[in-house]
Amino acid sequence: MRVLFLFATIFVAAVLAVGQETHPSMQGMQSLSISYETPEQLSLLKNYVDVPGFDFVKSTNDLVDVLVTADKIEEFKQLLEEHRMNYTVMIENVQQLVTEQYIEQEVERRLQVATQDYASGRLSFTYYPNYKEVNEYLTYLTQTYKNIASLITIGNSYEGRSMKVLKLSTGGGNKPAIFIDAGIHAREWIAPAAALYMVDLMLQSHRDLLTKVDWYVLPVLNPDGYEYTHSSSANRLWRKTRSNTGSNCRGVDGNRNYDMGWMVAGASNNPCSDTYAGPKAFSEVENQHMRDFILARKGQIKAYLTFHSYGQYILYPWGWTNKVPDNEPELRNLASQCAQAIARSRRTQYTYGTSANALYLAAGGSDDWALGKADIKLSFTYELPGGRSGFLLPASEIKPVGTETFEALKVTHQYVTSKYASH
Ligand code: 0X9
Ligand code: ZN
Repeated sequence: MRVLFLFATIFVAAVLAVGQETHPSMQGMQSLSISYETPEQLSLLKNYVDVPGFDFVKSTNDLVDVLVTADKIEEFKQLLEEHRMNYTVMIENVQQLVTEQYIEQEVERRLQVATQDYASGRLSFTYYPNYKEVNEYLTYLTQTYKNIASLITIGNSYEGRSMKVLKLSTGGGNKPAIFIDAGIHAREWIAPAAALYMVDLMLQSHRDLLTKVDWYVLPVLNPDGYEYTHSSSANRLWRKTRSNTGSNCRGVDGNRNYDMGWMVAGASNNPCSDTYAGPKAFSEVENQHMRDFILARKGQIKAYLTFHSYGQYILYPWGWTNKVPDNEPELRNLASQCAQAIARSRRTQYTYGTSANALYLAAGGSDDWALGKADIKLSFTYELPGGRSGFLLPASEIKPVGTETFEALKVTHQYVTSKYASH
């Protein structure tokens, strides 16, 4: 009996130890938005990057957002005060908000499950769909818009989930195409949802966007990570893939894993870091499938858009260096037009610039690869809004965010049409 108890204790301790390493408890975890002014203040904050208990989810030239576990929060706040750094508590208790949202989400889902629409695979966009619901919706689109929508399975994820690209085309060859992906970062739920809502808008009421341009949409580039965040509230803040690279810690940051300046800056070689670049460039099978799909259509794809959250940025290459690409004026001009279009829609303010200059240096990103290696001249990362709660943006924002971002899509479509389509 005593031996059994001992085994049980060891087992529980082992589970807790592993659990702690990959999932810091969200109970009492707070989200702080901290402003800094001096280089000293910045370097003080930098000391905490990749320290257990601290998750720097956003950093800009004068602000950082960080999630801090309950056991570290008071001491950390004291330190900020000692160094005269202003901060705002954005989320008082992350666990509580996550739990509330899971319940809300489930209530919304159950309201839909009984309906005909749900049975057909249609999405209401009133909750964040899980991987299965995304796929059902894609199938629904191919059945409803038979002559326009089709699916291309590009391969399986590490855990064996199929990765589907939705193709929207009214037929006829030699059309320029726009490629969109979302969900490379698992916890950024607004990205796949908004991308799909924009597809919905296109098919329901903006068919004109389909006459001169083909569209490819990969709504969930990291299906394993995405499903993991949906599977339990404890996993809600997972960012990476779920591959096992031989360490205690799982997953690779898909957006550090492309072979454009791989590992030169803003990426980690520590498998436990949230910005782990992987054992080598393109170690992640999901990224390989995406790469192969795009390279097979090299020349046709004229614009690459990747959706992330959060922070309201339209970013373009480079992220791996502070240098700017040759066509920077073109990228800046298009980003500016897109930002203005979004602002006209709902007054949401976007900042635009190269990733390295407007946000931070980070190598191995998909946008840099799209321009540098796939030669897609128009390559952009959208950091969608996070409201007050960042990744935990309420699902009621899916339609408003999708609607305003659709304005940027229209501008991009217009630009691609006038530059590349035959008239
Ligand atoms: O760090 C990232 O991968 C992106 N921000 S996020 O908060 N969604 O993680 C920005 C990527 C910008 N592009 C490059 N650095 N290449
Ligand atoms: Zn992201």
